[in-house]
Amino acid sequence: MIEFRDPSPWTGRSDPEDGDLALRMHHLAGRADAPVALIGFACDAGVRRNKGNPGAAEGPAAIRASLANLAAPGDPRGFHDAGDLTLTGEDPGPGQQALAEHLAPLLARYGRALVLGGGHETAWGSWQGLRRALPGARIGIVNIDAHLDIRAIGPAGPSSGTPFHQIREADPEGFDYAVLGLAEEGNTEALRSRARDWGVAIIEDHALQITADAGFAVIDAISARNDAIYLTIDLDVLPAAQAPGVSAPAARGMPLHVVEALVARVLASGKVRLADIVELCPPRDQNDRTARTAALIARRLLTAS
Ligand SMILES: [Mn+2]
Repeated sequence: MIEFRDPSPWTGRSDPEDGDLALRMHHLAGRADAPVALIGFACDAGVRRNKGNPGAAEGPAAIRASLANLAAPGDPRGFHDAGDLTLTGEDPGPGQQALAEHLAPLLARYGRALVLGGGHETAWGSWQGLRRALPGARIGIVNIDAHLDIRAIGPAGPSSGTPFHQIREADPEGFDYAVLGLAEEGNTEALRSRARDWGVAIIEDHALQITADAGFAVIDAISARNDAIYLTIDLDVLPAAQAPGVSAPAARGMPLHVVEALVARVLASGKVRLADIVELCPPRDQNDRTARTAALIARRLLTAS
């Protein structure tokens, strides 16, 4: 069953004694001139089917809660909160379709949309929404993730491990996919071989430990040859110490400063129309550490021009 929930009012700390510039992110929600829209995809079905740890449905609320009190940047322009899609049941499919239906008009009206997942099955809804909004556009996909998520669809049906396989099936000619931060140990040779066959650009986590430099050429090339970029960030790319609250914590991972530098480089292309942050699993989080990490990334995606 799919339920649409209007956004709850944003609340948080206010410091009026410090004047008009004492703004936090909760003050920016709902501004009329907002260039960016936010929507939550509260879904556990994809992770459950992928034999993962459930809890991703609580992700959107946890990210909002950690985002609310972060300081706003110096030239805040605000964002529109479009609420949450809440999905119950075994099959993520209807929820993914509903996400696409909600996203397409948001993308027509706003310069950028940010989706808070959900597991990585969120991507199948995200991409379809962008495709509807930009029917003829060349769309490049930049996935910052430990995993390829191109598994073939098995008897259980699509899951959080299959979204980029589904996207390629829908658009084999236009499929242009880059994965930054891949962990060799987290992807079978069957998947790595499939990725080679499909021409997926991959930079492994080993190459992204100290700086983000190894990822910049891939980002610049995919940005240059596409009209729009869909940026998808799986929190399980981070080390388990930074992001314990995911379904599949990473023993190695790549550090937050590298993820932030990669995100900044993708945003600098000026072509990011859609982004999502997926796989936050609040029941497995420790002192909101992962939600706080996700909020730092969300803040950047909501406030970058
Ligand atoms: Mn993933």
